[in-house]
Amino acid sequence: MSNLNYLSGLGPIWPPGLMPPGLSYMPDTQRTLVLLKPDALQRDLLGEIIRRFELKGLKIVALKFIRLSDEMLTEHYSHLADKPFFASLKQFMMQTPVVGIVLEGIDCVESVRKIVGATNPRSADAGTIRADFSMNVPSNLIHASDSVENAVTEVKRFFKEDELFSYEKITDRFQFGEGI
Ligand code: IDP
Ligand code: MG
Repeated sequence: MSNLNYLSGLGPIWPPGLMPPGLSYMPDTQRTLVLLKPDALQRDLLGEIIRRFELKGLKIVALKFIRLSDEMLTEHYSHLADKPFFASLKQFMMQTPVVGIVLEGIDCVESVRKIVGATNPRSADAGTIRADFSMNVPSNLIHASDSVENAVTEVKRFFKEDELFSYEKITDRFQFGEGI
């Protein structure tokens, strides 16, 4: 099933005939990129973090290990290229594979950033992933796209089109539809 309409922001991912009965997608369904950083893997927090997104009602449409390269990180963190910690940040992100995840949901870019919390875990709101489980940058456990535009770019940066899955869940009507 093609996601092209969705990814270009032109409309929902479900061709009209294939949408589950009674379900009409909200117009602001989005996708966002999450990377679970090497500290999340080392500290056995992968499952806990994924669980939080599942319980929120975000749909996992892609998930894989990624071995990041210096080139990928130079592109991904290009907005930090002039920072003194740029090289060490890239080294940190290459310590282990990261878990790449694409999440889907209504207004999901902003929702995921709220669940993740502020960059500095000591300033992050209690209840967020970074506040609850971490203390420092760069070891703040997780990356999440910070805008709808960047989410589209970042999903494409780390996932091929055939690695993104559209599938129905019985709960779609609660999380994507207008009601029961
Ligand atoms: P974000 O991850 O909350 O979007 P960005 O400003 O995009 O924050 O920074 C990307 C990542 O760079 C942060 O998540 C953190 O791991 C790392 N980082 C940001 N600021 C610092 C710093 O001052 N020292 C070391 N690492 C930093
Ligand atoms: Mg960022």
